[in-house]
Amino acid sequence: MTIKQYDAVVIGAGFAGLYMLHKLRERGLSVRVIEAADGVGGVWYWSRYPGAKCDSDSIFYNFTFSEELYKKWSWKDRYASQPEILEYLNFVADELDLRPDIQFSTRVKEASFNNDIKHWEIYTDTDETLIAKYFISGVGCLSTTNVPPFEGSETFKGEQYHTGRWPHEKVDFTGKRVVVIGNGSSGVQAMPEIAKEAKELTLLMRTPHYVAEARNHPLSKEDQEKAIQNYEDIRDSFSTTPGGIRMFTTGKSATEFTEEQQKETLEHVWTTGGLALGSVYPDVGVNKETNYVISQFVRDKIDEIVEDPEKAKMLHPDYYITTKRLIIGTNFYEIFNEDHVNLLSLKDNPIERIVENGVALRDGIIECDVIVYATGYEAMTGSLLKIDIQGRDGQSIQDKWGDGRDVKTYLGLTMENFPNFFMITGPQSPSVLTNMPSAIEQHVDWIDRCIEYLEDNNLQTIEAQKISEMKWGKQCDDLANSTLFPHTNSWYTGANIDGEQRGFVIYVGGLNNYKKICDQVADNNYEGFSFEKAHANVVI
Ligand code: NA7
Repeated sequence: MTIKQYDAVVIGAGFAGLYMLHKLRERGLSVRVIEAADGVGGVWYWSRYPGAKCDSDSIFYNFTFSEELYKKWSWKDRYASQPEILEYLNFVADELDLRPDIQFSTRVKEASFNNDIKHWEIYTDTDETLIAKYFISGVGCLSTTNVPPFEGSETFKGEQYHTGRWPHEKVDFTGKRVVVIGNGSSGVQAMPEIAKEAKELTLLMRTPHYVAEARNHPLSKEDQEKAIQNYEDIRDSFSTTPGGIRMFTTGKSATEFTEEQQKETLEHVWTTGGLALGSVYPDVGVNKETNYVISQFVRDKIDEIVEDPEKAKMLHPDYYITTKRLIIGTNFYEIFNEDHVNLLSLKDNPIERIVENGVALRDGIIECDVIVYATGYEAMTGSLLKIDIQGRDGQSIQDKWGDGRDVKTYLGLTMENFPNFFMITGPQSPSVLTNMPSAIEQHVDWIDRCIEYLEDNNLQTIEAQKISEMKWGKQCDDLANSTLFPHTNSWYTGANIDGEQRGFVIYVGGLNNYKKICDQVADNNYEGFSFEKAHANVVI
């Protein structure tokens, strides 16, 4: 076993880990990033399924901390595809010369806080122990895949893929019968692409979802130049808007408009495309009447597009729109007009098991050559809970969060009993409701400023107080309970895994308000935290 010492160890080389490394290195600290893949990219390294794209407008889906870096990159399309985002992150890693400090093909297995030396000991699957004062998680909130434990999956004779762990080589669906399980963003993006090749495509759908039109298109030279000129504005949107991104809005409730006006506005949003159905009337998440207007508009659109009225009805979502992440798609509803595309609801006909020639539903077997699991992620907490991280007195995150069902954090960034441990895009932060790079920049900047404070004040540790966690948890709960979110089972509540609510683990007050709170905590000398003074040099 080799032992190495760094000022900071960061897990993950996606957006979060790359920026954290850059910031801390600029501060003069020695940093090691540990990454399981053999390249940078995080979730964009793994999610190579056909049609994989980001649902934020590409011009917002980049770092803005460096004007120089920002102005060197232009996106090709309105929505960046997975290969292009991966190219962007490789470009960032090269421009900032980050690779020398990233250890690829290595997993963090375990980590524990050593109270004697007040440092973290981090163990990898390459038999190394890394000792670090600061330990930072950039594991992402949608990175550990959810593979439902269907009985018999090992007996299937065909091919099986999960959208979040797609092979590097192209999967050829030509002439094959394909079953897709899941119709979240991944399934919705993949199916129209698979339908182009497959002999037969069947969606096994548990819950119908709202899918808005993406209206993707190449960005013109003019669009690209405008994005570069608008640097200040785009940077500003990161911290001044609830989602870290500028979106079309009337600024008013739907109830303030006539039916005709609503229809005109929603038609405009539908034709322009994108996530604006979720921003056009800002009270969509709290006002049932507004919510109904938008939800019904989408149901009517489904009826217009899907020719078979029975299929159209099956595709009608019935939860409050935006209480699950709104999906944007291209030709999703349209594929159900093609003869070789089938739709089966699992509601009254659930999956019983996988068999050697297909998927056995209660009412019979759907024979197929390929099964695509578009079944999402163990969202928010899954990746952290996979690692055995132990804070003071051997307390693990699993213990602290009661097997992951009772998340406790302060600001979604830190935890009591876990000194000098920081989470980027952790649970109880607003990250998954935002444009992810915006949330990541804010989190990393806050952590970097906090570390500067510790170093400047000769402090050895910072640790959230229990009372701060309790207050933060209550603040998150109170906010969530004032909205329509908790009415819906979703991965926001963890209910996508086994249908059981785990508690709402997102700060729903918006990135702009969250940033103000975090900044205020820092301005007030990190109120709500405890500190330990540095003693003599630590000898390992
Ligand atoms: P999502 O949005 O979690 O979607 C997963 C889909 O898989 C969804 O339709 C689920 O149905 C379905 N699912 C999950 N488990 C099962 C089981 N056991 N049986 C049948 N169907 C199941 O994941 P995505 O990868 O599409 O998107 C994740 C995020 O990544 C997305 O929001 C973007 O931000 C990017 P359910 O709705 O739970 O009934």
